Amino acid sequence: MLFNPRGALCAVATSIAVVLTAATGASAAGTDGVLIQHTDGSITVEHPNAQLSKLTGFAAKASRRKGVRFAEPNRLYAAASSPGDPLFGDQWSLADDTVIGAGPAWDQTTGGDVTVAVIDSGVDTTHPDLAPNIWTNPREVPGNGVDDDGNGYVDDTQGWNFVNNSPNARDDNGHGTHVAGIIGAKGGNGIGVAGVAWNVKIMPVKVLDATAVGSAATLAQGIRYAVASGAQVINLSVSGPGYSKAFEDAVQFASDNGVIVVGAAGNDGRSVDASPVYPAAFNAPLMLAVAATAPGGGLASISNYGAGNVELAAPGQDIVSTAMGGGYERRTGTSMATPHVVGALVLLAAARPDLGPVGWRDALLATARKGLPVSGGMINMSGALQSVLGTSFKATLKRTGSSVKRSACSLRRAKAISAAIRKRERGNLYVRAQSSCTSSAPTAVSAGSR
Ligand SMILES: [Ca+2]
Ligand SMILES: [Ca+2]
Ligand SMILES: [Ca+2]
Repeated sequence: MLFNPRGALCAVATSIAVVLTAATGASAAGTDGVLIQHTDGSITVEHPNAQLSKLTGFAAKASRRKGVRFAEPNRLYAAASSPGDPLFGDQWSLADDTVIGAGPAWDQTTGGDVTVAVIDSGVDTTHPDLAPNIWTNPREVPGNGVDDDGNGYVDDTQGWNFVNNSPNARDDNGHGTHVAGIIGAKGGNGIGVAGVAWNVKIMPVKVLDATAVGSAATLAQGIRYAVASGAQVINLSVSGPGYSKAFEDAVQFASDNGVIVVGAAGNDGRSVDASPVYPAAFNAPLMLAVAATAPGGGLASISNYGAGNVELAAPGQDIVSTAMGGGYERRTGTSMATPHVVGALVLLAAARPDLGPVGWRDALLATARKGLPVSGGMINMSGALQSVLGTSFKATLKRTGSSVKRSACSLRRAKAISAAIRKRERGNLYVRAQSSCTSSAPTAVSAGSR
């Protein structure tokens, strides 16, 4: 039985069983039965779930059978949740698990069929690291000059351009392409960077012109378009000091329709509570404003803040992401922090679609790390996912009968705990661990040994 820990752990009510080696070897790798290599080249597995102590005997017996080339304990290998994209090492906000918990979060999910609107300067939809994750409007026939879905926009197959009222929402500035890559550059594809979500549907909505400036009119239209088109989360990496009722009404409309709007806190280095900027200072229930942090965890010097209006913080300084024309570049700003939060929401939505926007929002707020001048704190993706997946881990040692129960929402963590138990118990026999993600409340999963 081969398995993918990410897939297995995320599926509802799916469980995995890992039989951990009790041998003296340093490796914590598990086994699952006996692998038999036949002389005809085929491979079969026998004795699944057998105790390790019996596997060697089973293997020796099987290897003496006719037509068997050899037999051995069937070792298990866990996927390491590093995407391996060539520039991943430069992505400090994701490559270091202590920043927002990206690695452990990816053990649970790398995203899925969640639609996010990037309301910005457009998106380079042909960028090889973005193209696989671009949303398409399933009800619109491209290029036929007809508004097939009757939404008022002709041929809007990949979003809409509200700057010049055309279906071409390609980026002519670079800001939106960079934001899109932070949310959802394709991870693990051997190209460039990984997004916070490796898999997502990005809806390009162009409201900022080639100088990355937009008006309340285009912003309001863009938000309403995104809501009507099925976006679940909106990324608004924009900020300005002027109040607009049309803009506020559009954000409220999104919130009323269950669409989370994540907006930049602004790059003025001051308190939004004292000097309001928008959308950060709007008060719709599903509006989240995001401050930017620097490497090391402190607030970026450019970032606005304010516990009255800013809910979350996320990495926003020296962020490497996609650039127009297929390249990559480094940018700094609350514009870069905002899409980190959006990506985190994508993972939550993919892991627990049933929770809905309030559940996803609350999971992020409840698990954020305090200590920054915002009402919530620094996003903690692994903590947020663990809080909604509610996995528990339990191991019982056969000989001592001692029971050890620990919370663990990743195979990596479960194996580390099991290895620690095994070391403490001098490897005396057999630890069976089960892990599953089944409910919102952490639930003890039956486990044990014989
Ligand atoms: Ca249309
Ligand atoms: Ca059409
Ligand atoms: Ca990539």
